[in-house]
Amino acid sequence: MTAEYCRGCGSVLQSADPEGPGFIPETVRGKNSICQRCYQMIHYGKSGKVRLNPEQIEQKVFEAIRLSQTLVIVADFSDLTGTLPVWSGMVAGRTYLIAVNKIDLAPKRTPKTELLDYLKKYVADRFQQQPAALVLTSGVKGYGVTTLLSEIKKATPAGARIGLLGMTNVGKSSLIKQITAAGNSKRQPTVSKFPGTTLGLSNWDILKGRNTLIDTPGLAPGDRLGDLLCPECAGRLVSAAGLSHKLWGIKPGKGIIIDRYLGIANAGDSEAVLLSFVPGRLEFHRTAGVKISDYLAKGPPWLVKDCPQCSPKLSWQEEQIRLKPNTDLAIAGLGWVSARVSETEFKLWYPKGVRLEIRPALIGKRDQT
Ligand SMILES: Nc1nc2c(ncn2[C@@H]2O[C@H](COP(=O)(O)OP(=O)(O)OP(=O)(O)O)[C@@H](O)[C@H]2O)c(=O)[nH]1
Ligand SMILES: [Mg+2]
Ligand SMILES: [Zn+2]
Ligand SMILES: [Zn+2]
Repeated sequence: MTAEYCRGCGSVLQSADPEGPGFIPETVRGKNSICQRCYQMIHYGKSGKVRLNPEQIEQKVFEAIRLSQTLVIVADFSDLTGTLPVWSGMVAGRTYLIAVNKIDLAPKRTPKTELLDYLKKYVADRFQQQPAALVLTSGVKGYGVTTLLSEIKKATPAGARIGLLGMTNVGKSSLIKQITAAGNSKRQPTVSKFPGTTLGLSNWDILKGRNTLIDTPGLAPGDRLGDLLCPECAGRLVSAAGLSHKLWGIKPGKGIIIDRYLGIANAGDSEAVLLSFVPGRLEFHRTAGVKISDYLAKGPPWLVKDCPQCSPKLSWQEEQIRLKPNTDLAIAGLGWVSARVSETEFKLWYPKGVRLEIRPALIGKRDQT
């Protein structure tokens, strides 16, 4: 007998271990083809305790790569730094496409053509071999899905499989949901704001059965803020409430704390002007620059709704940053701050291990030189 798979998360269904992936009570077997964890995620918004370890995830991702003729790398528009450059080594010698997902989070006034040009250059600078296509998509709004499918068709012979790869939470399963909804399929993958939702490989017919798309578990390489947090806290970083953009004037010696994750203090001798782009749910606090490191380390009650699981695990790194006008400092998994008017010097406190990147400003006027 061949194994039955959960249509939501791709795990092999089993009734022996309630703590393991794919558990389904014997009594509902046959009636239901989703596991208990998927059921609870879909109907009660629970995060589910079952998690794969990084080796198990890697094994499945490599298996998907081996089975596939074409790869689609899904990146998160709101976290390019944390979700895109890491793939450059893994696509060498392969036919691949890039879907920059969550494009609905870009400000409405920013032309999509401008974003596409920016992203093509971003990829050209970081990937040795260029993608067959780069497509802007939205897994919630359906934007770009038709284009993605036609680009996949161009790049892939009939009958071949396509692996959909990406970091956790970039929206791989949401894209499959959009694609299969267009084909009126009743089967749908499980989607949640918690990282680590998809646990196994699952096959989805696309282009009227011409090809098979493989959903995969997301990688969590450990250099994004969300990778260092528990699933509930990481879920707060998903931009369900949009991406907030705020303009900050920060006087010398003054600073801001973004939620409980980032401190910025003006280290120059004139007012710093910064624009912040972070998930809409996060809070901001203005404070004196000298108090920031203490606040982040000790967490006064107004700052921290303490999480016993992940707050004690964060340690803080301090860095002096000089940001030219029209450049961004991106903090993987969190968002970015952008300098606009003049060169800005500030002190930054961020959780140790999180990847930082300085890049030309993604949104708005840029240095043309
Ligand atoms: N704003 C916005 N949110 C999205 C988009 N696509 C997915 N999301 C949200 O991002 C979260 C993660 O989506 P999933 O589809 O589960 O992501 P995944 O890549 O399959 O994640 P794993 O299975 O954990 O690897 C959910 O809260 C989605 O609603 C999008 O295009 N725009
Ligand atoms: Mg998924
Ligand atoms: Zn499941
Ligand atoms: Zn937590």
